[in-house]
Amino acid sequence: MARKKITIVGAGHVGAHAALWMGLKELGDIVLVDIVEGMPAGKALDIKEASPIEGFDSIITGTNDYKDTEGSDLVVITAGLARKPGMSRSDLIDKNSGIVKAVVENVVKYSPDAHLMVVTNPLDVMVYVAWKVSGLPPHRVVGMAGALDSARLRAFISMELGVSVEDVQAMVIGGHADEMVPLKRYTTVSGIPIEQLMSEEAIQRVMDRTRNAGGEIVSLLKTGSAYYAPSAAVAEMAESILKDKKRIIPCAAYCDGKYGLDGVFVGVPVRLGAGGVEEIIEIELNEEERALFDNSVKAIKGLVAELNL
Ligand code: TXD
Repeated sequence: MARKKITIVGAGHVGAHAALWMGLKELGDIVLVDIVEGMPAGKALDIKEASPIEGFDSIITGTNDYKDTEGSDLVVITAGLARKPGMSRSDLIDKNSGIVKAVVENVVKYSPDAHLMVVTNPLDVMVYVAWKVSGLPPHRVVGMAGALDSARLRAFISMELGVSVEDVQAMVIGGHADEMVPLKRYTTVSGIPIEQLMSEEAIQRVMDRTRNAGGEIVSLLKTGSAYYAPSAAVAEMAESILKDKKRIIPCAAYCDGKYGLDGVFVGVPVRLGAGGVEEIIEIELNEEERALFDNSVKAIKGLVAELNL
């Protein structure tokens, strides 16, 4: 079977680490693209030189030329500016929408059959921009956020309870912003509802920490934002698409009718496979959860309305 071809645009912190995780998983051959001259080629070479040690055979190259991305199966877009301390995700909107638009125009030209995965912030808005500019059907455009936010919640619960991260399942829906909605009713440890293991106060504490997890890392790092967990989450979603694993992962997906919405990208549980977003799973939300979700959707719509594409 021919190897899959993966393009990652933006060879910065998230992009380069995503290439490393994907290499380790042997998901395919990887092309790193950036506007900075030489840098993507340098990082690609560095990862290639790690491959004999870890034993993966992906061909990894870096380039400034979109021609080299031709025929990609999956294109991950991390190009843009990262949040700086004190800067909100919304502050990024103008700069990053221009970047994402330019990137999408280039990648679609060379890879009209690719799946697009958007990572650039503000995520729920940028994935909308990518979809709009690409002209692709919505099931081939997806945003990465819920995979990361859920992983963060899972990490915090495992730290709180002293149990394996492997046994913790969690679901965070809504936008990738302060209004994200961690769902405690859909959070379990080996199938045990979290409410049987943690006090309400402790649950609220880990859910609050999850909402602020991006900011917590930004303020510790001083420059740049999180990249190890974000890039791992990218690779997790890429694996589900490229290996047709059909995992159920919260992703920013186009909801038109689903959840009663009228054409908005927002984090919801998705079955991810070779068909991209193969299904949006409508879970039952109680009144409080629904109100929080609606509030998050409202915030996204407010940002999307500011766009002039
Ligand atoms: O959950 C999530 N979705 C996120 C999102 C989690 C973590 C990071 N998140 C966002 O991803 C973050 O707020 C940024 O918007 C992106 C990328 O974050 P990263 O930490 O990787 O930023 P870097 O290291 O600054 O890398 C960005 C790269 C950098 O090398 C630039 O030169 C490049 O993007 N860049 C471009 N490449 C190609 N084409 C254009 N036009 C371009 N502009 C910048």
